[in-house]
Amino acid sequence: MKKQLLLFGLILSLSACGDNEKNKETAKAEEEKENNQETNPVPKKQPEAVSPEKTYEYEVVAENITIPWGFDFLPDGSMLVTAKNGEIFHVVDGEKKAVSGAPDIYNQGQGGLLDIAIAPDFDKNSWIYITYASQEGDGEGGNTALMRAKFANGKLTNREDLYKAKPNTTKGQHFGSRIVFDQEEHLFFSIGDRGNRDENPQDITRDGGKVYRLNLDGSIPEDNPFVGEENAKEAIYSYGHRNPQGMILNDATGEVWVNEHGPKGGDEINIVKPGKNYGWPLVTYGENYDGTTITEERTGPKFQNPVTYWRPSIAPSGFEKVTSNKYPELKGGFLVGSLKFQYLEYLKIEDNKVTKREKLLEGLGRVRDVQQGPDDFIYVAVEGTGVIKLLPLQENK
Ligand SMILES: [Ca+2]
Repeated sequence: MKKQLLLFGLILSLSACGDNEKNKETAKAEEEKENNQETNPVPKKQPEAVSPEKTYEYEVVAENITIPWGFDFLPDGSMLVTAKNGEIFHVVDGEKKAVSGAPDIYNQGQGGLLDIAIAPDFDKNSWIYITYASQEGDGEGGNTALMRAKFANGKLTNREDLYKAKPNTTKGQHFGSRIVFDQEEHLFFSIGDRGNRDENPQDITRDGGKVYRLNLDGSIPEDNPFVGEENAKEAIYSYGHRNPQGMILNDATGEVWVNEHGPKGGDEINIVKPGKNYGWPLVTYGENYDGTTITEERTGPKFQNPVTYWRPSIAPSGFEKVTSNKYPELKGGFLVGSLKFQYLEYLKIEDNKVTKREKLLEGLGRVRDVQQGPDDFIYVAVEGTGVIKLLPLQENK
């Protein structure tokens, strides 16, 4: 009898122990789920884009550039502008001068001369950075490359190739690309999936569908997330992207943010974090352009969710965060160019949620790039025009 009671008690306590373990596990899973909601929330549907209360006006500061792809400002306030067809212009007080020494480009489909960025310490070293579609290396076609060169007196000299994505392909899609610097002497740049979504974006041993991080001399930072992983492209910082063509350093958080072309109804803004997977093409809010399904999955535990997605797609290009006091109604918000709808989109984003969207300069043309200049004016690269300056509202009453 005594023995039986003892055994009974033992079974009871054992099963209680089992329940405890189970409860702990459930609690842990719940906690992880909640944490995930906090750090990686599923995006809410965007508000509709509306016309602003007052109409903005602009003036053209660099004329006659068919496809101005990227631009940046030198310390003296003058501007370097890339054109997709391979030309580079130095724009000084509205006067446009051709720059010599541009790289040979693969001008095919969406490829050509792409972004340009002036080194943060240009005053000391004259370095500028350029991304472009390059035919270098084995195989037909091209892929995205990053180079730096010194700029002085209308010339690029001391050219150094810092990165060339492989393999070359004759596909004309998704070269990326934007360049930004962080405040710790790194450079980030993006390459799209090169029209090979099934092989490139999810594979860290392959280029394409990635955001990359390098030191300013092109070497790989030792703390890059995939350093030491077998066969990994160690310059990769994040993966699972489709075609990022807008990138900024968010001054408020120190994070790199990208906007990227998704499939139909699936353009995204993402916060770039080391080693994270942004899901393409395993999860997406969009579908194929012919209306067929890519996947029913929108999100999953292995993937970073976007801050927001555009439905319909606007075909985003260029990205800026407004810090200027010249446009108090825009300050703190984000600007994104729309190639498809030919306006400049303003987004108010609070706690990583989009709370307002406006269509600035409707009918402007295909917007490629947007930057706030050192003079605190907003500049916009527009296909068929060149570069324009957005005039503050108080100046065009
Ligand atoms: Ca995604």
